[in-house]
Amino acid sequence: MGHYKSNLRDIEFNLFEVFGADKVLGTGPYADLDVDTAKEILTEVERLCREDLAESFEDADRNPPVFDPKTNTAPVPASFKKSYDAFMESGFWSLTAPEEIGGQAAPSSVVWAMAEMLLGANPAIWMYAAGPFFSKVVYENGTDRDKRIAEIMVEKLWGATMVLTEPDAGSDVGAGKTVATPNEDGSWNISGVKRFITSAESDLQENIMHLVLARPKGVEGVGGPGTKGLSLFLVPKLHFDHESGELTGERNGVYVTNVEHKMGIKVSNTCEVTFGDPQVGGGEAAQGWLLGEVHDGIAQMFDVIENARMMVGTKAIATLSSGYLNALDYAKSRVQGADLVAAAKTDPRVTITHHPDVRRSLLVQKAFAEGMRALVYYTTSWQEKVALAEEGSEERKLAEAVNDLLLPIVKGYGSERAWVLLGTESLQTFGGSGFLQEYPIEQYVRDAKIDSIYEGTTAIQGQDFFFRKIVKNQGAALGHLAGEIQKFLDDEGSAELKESRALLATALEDVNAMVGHMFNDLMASQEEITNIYKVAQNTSRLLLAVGDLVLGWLLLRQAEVALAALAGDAGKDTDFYTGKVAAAKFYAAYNLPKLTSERAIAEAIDNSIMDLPETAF
Ligand code: ST9
Ligand code: FAD
Repeated sequence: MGHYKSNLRDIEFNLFEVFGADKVLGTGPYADLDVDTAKEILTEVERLCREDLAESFEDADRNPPVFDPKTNTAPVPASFKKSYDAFMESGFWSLTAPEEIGGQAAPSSVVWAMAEMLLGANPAIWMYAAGPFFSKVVYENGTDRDKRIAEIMVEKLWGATMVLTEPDAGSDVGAGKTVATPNEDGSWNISGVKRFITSAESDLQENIMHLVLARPKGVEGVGGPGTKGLSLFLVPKLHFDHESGELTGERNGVYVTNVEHKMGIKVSNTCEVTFGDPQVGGGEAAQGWLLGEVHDGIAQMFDVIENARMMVGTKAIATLSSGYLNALDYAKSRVQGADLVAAAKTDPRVTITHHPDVRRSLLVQKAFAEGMRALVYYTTSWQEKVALAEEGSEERKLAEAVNDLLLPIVKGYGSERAWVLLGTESLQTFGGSGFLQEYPIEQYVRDAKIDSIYEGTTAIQGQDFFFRKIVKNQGAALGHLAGEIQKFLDDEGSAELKESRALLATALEDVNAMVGHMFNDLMASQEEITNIYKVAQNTSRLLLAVGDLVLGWLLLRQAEVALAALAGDAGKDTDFYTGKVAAAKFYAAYNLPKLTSERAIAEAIDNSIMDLPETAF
């Protein structure tokens, strides 16, 4: 048995019983993809992930790529290559590429359902296989030349990277020093050193297209300070004919000069990349082409980043789900101790699922894993509204704003909750065995930690959430979300969930009060600027609180659907629906009341930590 335990039943529940993907499939741009076909695809993806892709997960961790400084290469282990090839040969990558250049139009929910399973089974495969998705960003932002390049990227299944970070420019991307100088033929020469670049080297593809942020030099009106002075360049590893796509045989001057030794996700090469250094490789110039021939790099790069943030959150959530299901299997078979109500010390030993604290832990894992999965598919339901609404319409603007609001929750909240719960609950369920490499959980914990760091740390997600997605949006998207939750509460609903609904109502009040308090501090900063420090002490707290609230709401929505199904003949799904109701009620009772203390903490924030001298820490 492989390590990956999927939950296709729950994915289909989200898609077809809760968020209405069936209403989108087989219509409009998705006319060629009906419900039955989508289900067949997901069934095959599930098998592929569980068998072929999961197969190399452990070996690739224990035998990670080794960087060779003489050749600037870092080949992946054969086992991983086999899994990667199995995915590429399946052709399912086409769901991520534009239809015009060899992709297949698919609703966001189906794409992310596929992604969830890949990211749970072997996340580095999804990252190395992201070239077709990158081609979409190139295609949508590009000139005719770039559109042809995008097409070539798909035809040849090249790899691709997003290249932002530098030694002195991590969270602060605008501090980047890599420069671009124009050539007479319209191309640019890039020079500088980037670090931590995922998938920048491997032996999986014929070529790699780097999407590089660099600051133009020597051109009037562009290349100013900060993120707005950055432009986005297409920088291939190997030169190619821009019409035919054939490699010219010439090396471009972009070389991987180190591969990091990491805590987890070791098969995913994290590279230092040196551009245009005469001392490196053959000393060639690193030639690049300005995407779309416009200097709008950071906005173009955010087309990648938004999807990558969705990916990182989904990766964490998928890992927690598999961690939970592994823990559940173990708990059902591990015999230890007698039942607490046993009359005598010699009474029969029981499986650990009989112990109240193990049951608590399993339900915590189930509720968060399934609640966060619901968050992913609630978000994709908004992405589908974006895709289907008319450009420029009010409907489209709202859908974009709600999707924007949800992304830091999927990424920031999803990664924080998943990584902590994998350690405190999933691994803990195994006792000492969880600490061993014999079981997958210790690797899950190591692999999932990165999710709260890359694509913008949790602190950055919290700031993005409050300042950009709430304040800059004038609360429109948050107001809409709160309105949806209120509407759910206003509906009568089933009697069985009455108490849980009351807990949700209090949680909504608590979160609204936190937002109100932060707005007051923000207003006060206009009089006394240091009040902004108080706001910033609460941004991550608010992000997590809204995540907790939304999860409570989505789980209860699911519970209503499950109760309706149980009222009929649920047949073989009876346990599934019963579990749904139990998880929602448990989550409401276990987690939502904590928001009242979070509110109290948020309202009591002062600036004492900012007044503390650095030497007193
Ligand atoms: C990384 C990669 O960590 C790790 C994993 C790699 C995996 C590779 C594979 C990826 C595959 C992906 C997906 C698969 C998909 C599937 C298929 C689907 C079909 N939203 O606030 P300002 C823009 S990579 C949108 O003033 P500062 C906007 O243009 C490294 N746009 O910021 C704005 O202008 P305006 C990741 C946004 O103070 C402009 O930026 N590194 C957003 O100048 C300036 O905004 C990071 O993430 C947004 N949320 O800069 C860096 N925010 O306002 C983290 C900004 O006029 N740091 N823009 O619209 C930050 O995010 C900082 O906040 C900062 C600050 C750099 C933006
Ligand atoms: P720093 O920015 O130095 O942050 C250090 C700490 O300070 C963090 O806790 C952070 O939250 C906090 N902090 C920093 N600034 C602020 C602030 N303004 N307010 C509050 N807190 C703040 N980058 C790419 O471009 N492409 C990739 O493909 C890529 N892949 C990666 C893969 C891995 C395995 C890793 C480890 C990193 C990768 N990165 C990539 C880089 C990644 O995006 C950065 O590591 C991340 O954005 C954080 O930057 P930093 O490491 O410089 O940390």
